[in-house]
Amino acid sequence: MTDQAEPATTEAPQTIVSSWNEWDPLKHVIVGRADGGCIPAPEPALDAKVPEDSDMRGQYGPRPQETVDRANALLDNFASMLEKRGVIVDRPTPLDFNQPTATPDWETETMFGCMPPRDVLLTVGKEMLEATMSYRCRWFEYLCYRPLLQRYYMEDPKMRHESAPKPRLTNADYRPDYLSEKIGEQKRLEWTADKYFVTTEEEPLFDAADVLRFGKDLVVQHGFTTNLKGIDWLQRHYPDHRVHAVNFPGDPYPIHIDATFTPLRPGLILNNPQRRLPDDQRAMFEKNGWEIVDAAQPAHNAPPPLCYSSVWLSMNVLVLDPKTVCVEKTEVYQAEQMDKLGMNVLEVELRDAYAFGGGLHCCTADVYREGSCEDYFPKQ
Ligand code: DAV
Repeated sequence: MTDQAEPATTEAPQTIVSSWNEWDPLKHVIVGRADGGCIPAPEPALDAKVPEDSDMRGQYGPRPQETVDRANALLDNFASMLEKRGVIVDRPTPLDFNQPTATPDWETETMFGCMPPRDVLLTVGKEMLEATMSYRCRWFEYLCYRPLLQRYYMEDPKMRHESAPKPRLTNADYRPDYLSEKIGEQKRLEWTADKYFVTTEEEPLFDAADVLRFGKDLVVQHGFTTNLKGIDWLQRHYPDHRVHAVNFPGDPYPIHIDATFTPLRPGLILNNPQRRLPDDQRAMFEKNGWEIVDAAQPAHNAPPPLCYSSVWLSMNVLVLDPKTVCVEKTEVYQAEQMDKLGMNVLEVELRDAYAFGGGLHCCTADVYREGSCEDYFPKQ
């Protein structure tokens, strides 16, 4: 008995890193954790993003333990649901986020957490890239993913592990106009429509969640967390891709593209009806026969307590393959629309985890999807 070979099924699966888009069949993913999640201390970029009427203004530090436990229970359930469908799931290694961090340029009282790997990690083909990030409280967040990335690097001899240049994040990165307590929604809408965002062009800045992958084309939101230099950096970094800057007037707090523009399969994208893609930026999609459809209304009037994100996390779905999509369980209108669009909907309970960094797309990062790099927009 003892010299019998182990059955092949108990062997750890060999990691392969590869993902070119947001919809090909998902086989390996990272799902975040809520452990130790903090409301970050005040800092320039964050103050511009926390909604003016938010219950988070004026407080920071660890989030209540019962909310951490609840969020972790939901994230664990989501992870095991994916595993039951044959998806390999890995989890990050949290830091003690409730400690001060510093560089020679700044100090901050707390970090953020590791619930949304999508914000930090950008997988394009065989490369996983750590984004620069644009908040001081998130500068060190990549460390939570290093154990996984180092393992992938060892297990897949063709995987490329890259890190974008760490930014200085001095005050020169942020427009002082945005630091005022009361700007008002009207002024914010004017500024964001004029592409006058909180981040300056001091140095390249981007969060990975501002990038959508469409094979040979990368669509990147210019907003609070990604500046034009960041988009230019991405174009130089991916010389074989076409990188497109987009912006979405109508969003007073434009961070991350994944509650605004949601590709479901080749030819079909949902767009937030309050943040429509401007006409001049639609040409590439229209010329190539892609349909941009208004997303259904969110089921909620307000985000859950202590949450940065808007009610439009309704659109923050995870596509498992071109016919299957995970939608948050309470987002009944979004689920109904998906069904009408011919998608099979898997309901996933996650709302009580939103405050830790977002929805189903935010709390995941691709390691492997089937498929290869296709050109979906041959007419440019
Ligand atoms: O609408 O608040 C949330 C995106 C989180 N990754 C919003 C954007």
